Amino acid sequence: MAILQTLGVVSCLGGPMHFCGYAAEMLRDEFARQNLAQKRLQLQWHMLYPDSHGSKEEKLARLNKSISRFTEDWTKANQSFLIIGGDHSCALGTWGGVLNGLQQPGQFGLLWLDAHMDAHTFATTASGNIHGMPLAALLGRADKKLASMYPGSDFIKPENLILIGVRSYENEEYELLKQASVDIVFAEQINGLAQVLIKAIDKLSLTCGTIGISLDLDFIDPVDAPGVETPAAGGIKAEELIAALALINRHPKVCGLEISEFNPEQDSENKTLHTMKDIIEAFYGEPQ
Ligand SMILES: [Mn+2]
Repeated sequence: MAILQTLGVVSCLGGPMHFCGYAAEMLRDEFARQNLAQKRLQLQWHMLYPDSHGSKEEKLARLNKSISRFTEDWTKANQSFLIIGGDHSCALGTWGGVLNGLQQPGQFGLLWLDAHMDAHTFATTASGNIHGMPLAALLGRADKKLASMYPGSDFIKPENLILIGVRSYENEEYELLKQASVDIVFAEQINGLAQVLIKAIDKLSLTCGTIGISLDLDFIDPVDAPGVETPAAGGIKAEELIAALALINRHPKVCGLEISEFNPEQDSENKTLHTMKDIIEAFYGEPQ
């Protein structure tokens, strides 16, 4: 059984809640409870904890730098990976590191599965929450404060980014993405997720040698995944997402999957935790 490098980011510094940091630890325990016969993949866990000194921004800058060292190394070694947030600000480190590790960062594509646009800057945010800003930084459109938390030395080309599942956003972030001509597939436009996902990968594949997938669990409908930081009604059924990911199981162009925003406080009967596990097995597990 192949071993999958897995990084748990035990932090919720980028969001308003205080519990999403536990996702990685809970998921690790969940996988550990499986018996050998049930196992479809073997996770090699690494855990990152934020340190305790300095401002929130300074802590996030150091944490994202640490995340980026892992993904940079894995990218250089051509090794696929799984990142478990934490809040979605971990994307600054995850994809900044991948860009640092690529010889041709201009040929990196990213699929962003999220109910939100996550493209605020400190100049436009109402909440001040950094989990609502990673895409602005990844596109090279951050203000100075946000840029200080981004460890990448390259940025994603706007034509290499596709947002899928959006249904809740503010005008300022929509403006930023529109100005950059980023492709957005709104939740209401999705009629069969598998088709949308495969089409997006095919489109990116024309120009990109490496593709990442960043999943915010609030992409899924809150009925199926209530345990998230910022639920938004009208999402995709968990079952549909799992089936779509099974169709692109270990796609050769996909370098890594990031899953963020699990909030165990809001979960009911571990529904969201189990969904997270099913998602990982659908994409990275040995086919059943
Ligand atoms: Mn998000």
